Amino acid sequence: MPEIILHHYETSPFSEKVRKLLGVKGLAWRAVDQPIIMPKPDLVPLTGGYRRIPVMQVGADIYCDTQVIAAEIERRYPDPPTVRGADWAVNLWADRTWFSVSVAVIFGETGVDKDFADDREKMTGRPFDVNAMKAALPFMRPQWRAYASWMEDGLARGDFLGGTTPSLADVAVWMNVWWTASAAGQAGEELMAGLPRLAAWRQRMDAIGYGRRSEMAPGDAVQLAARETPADPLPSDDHEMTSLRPGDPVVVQADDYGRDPIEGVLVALTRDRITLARQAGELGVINVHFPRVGYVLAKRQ
Ligand SMILES: N[C@@H](CCC(=O)N[C@@H](CS)C(=O)NCC(=O)O)C(=O)O
Repeated sequence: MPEIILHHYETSPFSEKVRKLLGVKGLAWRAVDQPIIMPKPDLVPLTGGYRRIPVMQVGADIYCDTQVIAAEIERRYPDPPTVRGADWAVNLWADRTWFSVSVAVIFGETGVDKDFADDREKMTGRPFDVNAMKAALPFMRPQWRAYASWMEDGLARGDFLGGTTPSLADVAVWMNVWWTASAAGQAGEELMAGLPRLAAWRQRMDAIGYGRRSEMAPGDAVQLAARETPADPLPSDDHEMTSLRPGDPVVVQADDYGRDPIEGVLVALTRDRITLARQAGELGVINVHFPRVGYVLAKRQ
């Protein structure tokens, strides 16, 4: 199997979700450190415009968004299985609903520097208003704690939310718990006070570790993509509901933030995944994969 390369940065909560999933799977992987703010000169040439973190690379295949990253890890390495029951729905709730409360709580507590705020304003098209986050803390902290108490309830009958072994739901929830505890410190711990099952689960999740990680220089990852050719695309859905078909020139955009458009030719459209082929100049052909949930796909005129 070709190497898994994770473009990430240490403090990134979405990266932590994937790092922990790689730990659950017990995999070897390469870590490429990317900047926290734009520009990202060793990332955007691979993705064709997508700037969010993390991005997974396997040869000349690039996976944008933790949803499709988790799906691809599960597809390539099905043992131990981590996707159960309504895990995909829990994953989306943890990514969007709980995460937005974590953002408000963490940055309301800690503040941010001006370069970070300016970058995130450009990315979202909205003010990054730390004063508003501070003012909202009395409302947001109880929201966060209520989510944590759902997890306390969910752990009543098993060591993990997924049962006796960890699942995607566990790593999706871990993202918020880990980030809040590591970024907000004592203020984060207060949100989880008096939740003993959650505390024990945190220790279990921590003990899983992160698989076998080794570093890779960003330039080496780009050169690797240039040397490789993309894997055969997955079969498209026979019941595709749109008029889009492989071979169509298309553009993909996130529907929430970081909406930079990515252009290419559609090579696969499954029920839950979009794959584009991009002519990436000196890098040759790169296939870029996105989830369908949370992304807008349209034909280019
Ligand atoms: N839906 C995306 C969200 C990713 C995301 O928001 N990542 C944050 C970092 S944890 C980000 O990209 N922030 C802007 C940046 O790092 O440039 C996913 O699941 O991967």
